[in-house]
Amino acid sequence: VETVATKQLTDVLYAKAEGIAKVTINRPEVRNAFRPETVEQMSTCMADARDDPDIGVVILTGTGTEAFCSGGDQSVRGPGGYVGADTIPRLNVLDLQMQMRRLPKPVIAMVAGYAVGGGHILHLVADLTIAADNAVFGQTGPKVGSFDAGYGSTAMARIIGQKKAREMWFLARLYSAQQALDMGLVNSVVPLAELENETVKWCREILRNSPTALRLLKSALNAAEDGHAGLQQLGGDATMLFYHSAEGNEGRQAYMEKRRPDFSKFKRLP
Ligand code: 2NE
Repeated sequence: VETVATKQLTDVLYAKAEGIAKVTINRPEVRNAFRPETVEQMSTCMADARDDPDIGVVILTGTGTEAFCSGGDQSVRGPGGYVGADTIPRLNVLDLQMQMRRLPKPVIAMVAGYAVGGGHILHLVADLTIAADNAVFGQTGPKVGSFDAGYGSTAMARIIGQKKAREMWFLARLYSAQQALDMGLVNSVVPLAELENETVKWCREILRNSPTALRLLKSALNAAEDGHAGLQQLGGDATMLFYHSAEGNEGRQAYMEKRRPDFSKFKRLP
């Protein structure tokens, strides 16, 4: 079912089937570089995938085989950020990174071709990455006068280690799919022709597992790295589970019935 917002996409394709949502950056003429509108539309799709109870996993990818995403569109970069039709300079991809991080379902980056600059960070922030054998990874920021000192630096260092992260940023080199696999930057490398099938296979395996277990695992893995924001996410999940319980419901019920709650029947587990 399309929502009003997902019907109005210009820079992004959005499809849903068999419990999988697929968000595709659709600007192949610029190697799938993103402008503020692209990011806004990706965010609309991520929100839809989050809210749809039939969706259990999200694939993020780019149109074509040349590029997953080449980062921020340099032709619309101005002082203060990337400028869209509303003329406000933005770095709204940082909000998208947070949204992907907090989305309570696994996000898989399906990478063919270049994943560079801000596009590289999108695959980094995804929970898993399946790469085609033609994939190329790297941070180009220091060459074009840019950098991401948030997840793009700190999460990267957690994934590939401090020395490799500093190498990736300071030298701004490009790395092959095999090199990326060797440094733990991606989960799997497959022939380009098998990329989609392999990614869907991973999705189906994920979809067979307990959605709540996956949600809590993602929260816990984030919490160990994301400080208060990570704990808030894990804490929110605990509250959601508690609201399902008879003990949690007794408190609400008693308030509504203007009586004292009776928690005596709920045992204290060790
Ligand atoms: C991606 C790469 C390596 C591909 O090279 P190649 O040789 O396959 O393609 P080509 O000819 O460079 O690109 C094809 C067309 O796409 C445009 C190019 O300008 C070219 O246009 P025409 O000449 O045909 O008119 N294009 C590609 N990437 C673009 C981009 N990012 N913005 C605007 N136009 C782009 C090669 O194209 C490349 O190195 N691209 C630039 C990568 C880059 O530096 N990205 C920005 C990093 S900074 C960032 O993303 C960022 C951040 O650091 C912090 C916060 C937010 C964002």
